[in-house]
Amino acid sequence: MNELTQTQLLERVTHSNRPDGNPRVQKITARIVGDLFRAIDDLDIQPDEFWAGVDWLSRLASSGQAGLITAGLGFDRLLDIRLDEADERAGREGGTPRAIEGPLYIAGAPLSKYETRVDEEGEEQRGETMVMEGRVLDINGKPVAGAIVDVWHANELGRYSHFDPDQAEYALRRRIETDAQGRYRFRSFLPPGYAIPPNSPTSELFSAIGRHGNRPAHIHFLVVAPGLRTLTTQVNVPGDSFIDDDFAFATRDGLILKLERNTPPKGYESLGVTTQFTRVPFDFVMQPA
Ligand code: MBD
Ligand code: FE
Repeated sequence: MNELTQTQLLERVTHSNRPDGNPRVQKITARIVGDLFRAIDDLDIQPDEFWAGVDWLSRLASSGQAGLITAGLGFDRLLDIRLDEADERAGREGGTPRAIEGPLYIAGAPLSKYETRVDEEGEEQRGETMVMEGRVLDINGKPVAGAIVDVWHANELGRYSHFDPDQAEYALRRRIETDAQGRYRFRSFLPPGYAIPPNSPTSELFSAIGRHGNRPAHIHFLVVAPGLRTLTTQVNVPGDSFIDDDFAFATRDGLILKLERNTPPKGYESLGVTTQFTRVPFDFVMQPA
């Protein structure tokens, strides 16, 4: 009875022996543990290899990088692909493509109506000055007033506030409420790309598997409006060498910005733009809820 084969052990591990379990959790756990038992056997994983993996998982958890490794191993994009497939089966089409949220969103950023600066007034130039502007529309092209456009991007060193002790709370994070014509606009600078933190559990695994940890320059958005399906997406700055080789697989056709360089500043005084700048037109198109 207490001498077990591998099969008997798995059967015991995944067998429910009290009445208060969650059937869904039981099913998923049984499947994943079973797959891992099989991997250990098939790959002849040795005890030292197994315990090195457990140690790595412990360090991953305490580093707060669990959501970073999921992106790098493709799980975040996988979930998006599956949503796209479900939409296709249901005949739900149109709208701005979704892209992964990533692990660096923070709710509750300062809120403005129609326009704001996302960078700080009065600081020296941190990159190419840009104004991104456009409208939030439904799939029939009707402007959506009162939509909340939540935007966040990296600083000039590729780091995000809240996760970086050198930045102020909510730095480079803002929310903008669209005006009566569904318009939004904001001033910031074109951010650089992102690289995973060196000397971290994520970089340790990525160097061992021979993959880089770079993301192309991008800006994140979460767009919310009553009656419409919440849109989580990212846009890419064109010309980045990692645009087709993103660590997190988030780049998508239709999300690569078109930059209008050397735009005269007329009409942008309220954003403090006084010299030629880069205008970035972009409309967000939202599906019905
Ligand atoms: C990022 O900036 C990011 O957007 C994702 C998805 C993963 C890591 C860093
Ligand atoms: Fe990001």
